[in-house]
Amino acid sequence: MNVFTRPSAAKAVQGTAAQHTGTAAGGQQVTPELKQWLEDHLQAGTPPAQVIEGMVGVGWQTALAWGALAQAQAEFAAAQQAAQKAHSGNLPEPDIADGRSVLDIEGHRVKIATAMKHPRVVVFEGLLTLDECQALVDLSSPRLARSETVDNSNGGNEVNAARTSDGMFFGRGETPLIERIERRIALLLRWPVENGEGLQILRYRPGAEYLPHYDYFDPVHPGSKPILQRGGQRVGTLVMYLSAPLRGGATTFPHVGLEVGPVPGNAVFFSYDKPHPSTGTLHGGAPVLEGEKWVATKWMREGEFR
Ligand code: PD2
Ligand code: ZN
Repeated sequence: MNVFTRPSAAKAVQGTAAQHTGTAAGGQQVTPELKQWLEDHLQAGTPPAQVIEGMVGVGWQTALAWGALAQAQAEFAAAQQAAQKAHSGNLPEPDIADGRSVLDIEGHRVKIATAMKHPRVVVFEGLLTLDECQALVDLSSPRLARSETVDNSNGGNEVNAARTSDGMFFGRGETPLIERIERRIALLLRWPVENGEGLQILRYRPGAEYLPHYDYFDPVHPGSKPILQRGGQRVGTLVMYLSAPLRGGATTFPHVGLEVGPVPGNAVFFSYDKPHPSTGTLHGGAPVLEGEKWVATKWMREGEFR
């Protein structure tokens, strides 16, 4: 990413330098705007040299720019560590701290294929049987409609070019199959069934995709308020793959370069302790190139979802 792709970015850096032009060395100060700008780039993984180039380009002295960046890096790392400590034990999380690679959920064996600490991402193998995958596809197909996203101004739904799949929601516990799957998920992630939203089914046809986004509701948007009243913030997402396209359709985590292939029965889980990009959970559904991709998503809330 170019450091100046955000319109406000150049301003954040420039304002600081202009304010202090002509002052003695060390007079260039880290304003709150610059601090935020640096944090955004640390979060986005912008190479340090590129950040420095941006600062020097608007008048920063090179040595001072490196000093400001080093300070921001230290603060960013400390904040991440503190946040992880404060919330550990308070998020959905599989019982794999001892390094085990298989979990037995009431006789159903789920393998741990991949686990990443930050962002917290775990890929499960065999969470659903192929019969369960097919049953979810069959049950949902007659009810599919073009997927919508939240309208940030009022909390309603709107069709959005960023999301070109078709989808539907099951009610929680709507059928015995769904009840069984929801119970398995609750035991796997040690998070109450009552805190889960109803299962969402998505179908992606060739060309359909879900552009990178965060699953939490940004509290600054007025539309988040009514949504947050129903069980608080989302804290975890489980995307279960029901059918695989022939090409394309991975679930991507652009901040960490991770791509999870859609293998039927497998699932990718990620959690986020606060509604902030520093969780590193930006993720998307890459375009399906050939065939169809079906997924079931379970979102988990902080409190009981009604
Ligand atoms: O289908 C996916 O891979 C995908 C990607 C990003 C699903 C979701 N987000 C979601 O359901 O939130
Ligand atoms: Zn998502």
